[in-house]
Amino acid sequence: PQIRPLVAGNWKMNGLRAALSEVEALASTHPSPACDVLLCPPATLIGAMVDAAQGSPIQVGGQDCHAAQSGAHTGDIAAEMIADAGGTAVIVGHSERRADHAEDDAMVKAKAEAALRAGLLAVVCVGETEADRDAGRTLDVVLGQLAGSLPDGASAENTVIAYEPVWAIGTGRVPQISDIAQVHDALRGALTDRLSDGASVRLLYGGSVKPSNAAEIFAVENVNGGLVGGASLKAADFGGIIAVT
Ligand code: G2H
Repeated sequence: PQIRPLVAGNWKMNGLRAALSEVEALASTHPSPACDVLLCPPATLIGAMVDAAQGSPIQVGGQDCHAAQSGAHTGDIAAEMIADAGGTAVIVGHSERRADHAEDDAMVKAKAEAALRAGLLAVVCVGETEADRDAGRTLDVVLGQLAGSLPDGASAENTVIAYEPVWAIGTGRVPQISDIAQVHDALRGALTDRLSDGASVRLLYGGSVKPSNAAEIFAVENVNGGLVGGASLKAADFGGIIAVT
């Protein structure tokens, strides 16, 4: 199938209101990108970024959500709140959430289902650690995370999978192109087995994507865009990545 790529930016815990000028710059330099564009700022900026991106193709999303719709969960936000702020997507199961907040596959699945309940696109992250890779367990781990984290009701319309090898995140280290291809092929196989439209689910690669390596990575079969951290903070870098799709 013909799949429109998605380039998603994850600002992580970076960004004050002044950084919204980068969004305005991106909107004016890339008025009609050849891919879908999503930016996921800290929750404090979601509403303001929606305003800054008004009239542009840039979509805005959250970096995490709680599985519940409301309740006594101090500090958490619900998927419905992201939607209410104008967001259209949410990242769930990022390795930093899995590591820093002990999120397991069942919790990630519940969060992804909350995203679908709220009408958001769920960007579900999977990825192996360096120890997993060294032990030859990459595919076992990644396919296990996919099986455990994929929301019930997932489709190509409402769910995106991001493969992010933990050892490649923010380190400048990128796997061999052949390694990316192997994992993405395995993910595609699992998705086509499990979902009727699994062949059309977008599979993003994430981990030290930058303008200089994006073209080579995005050219890999079954790579349908990227999840970009550090290089999504500046319009020039993020625009450079968008431009190669
Ligand atoms: C991986 C990625 C974005 P970076 O976490 O989610 O970050 O591009 O900085 O490696």
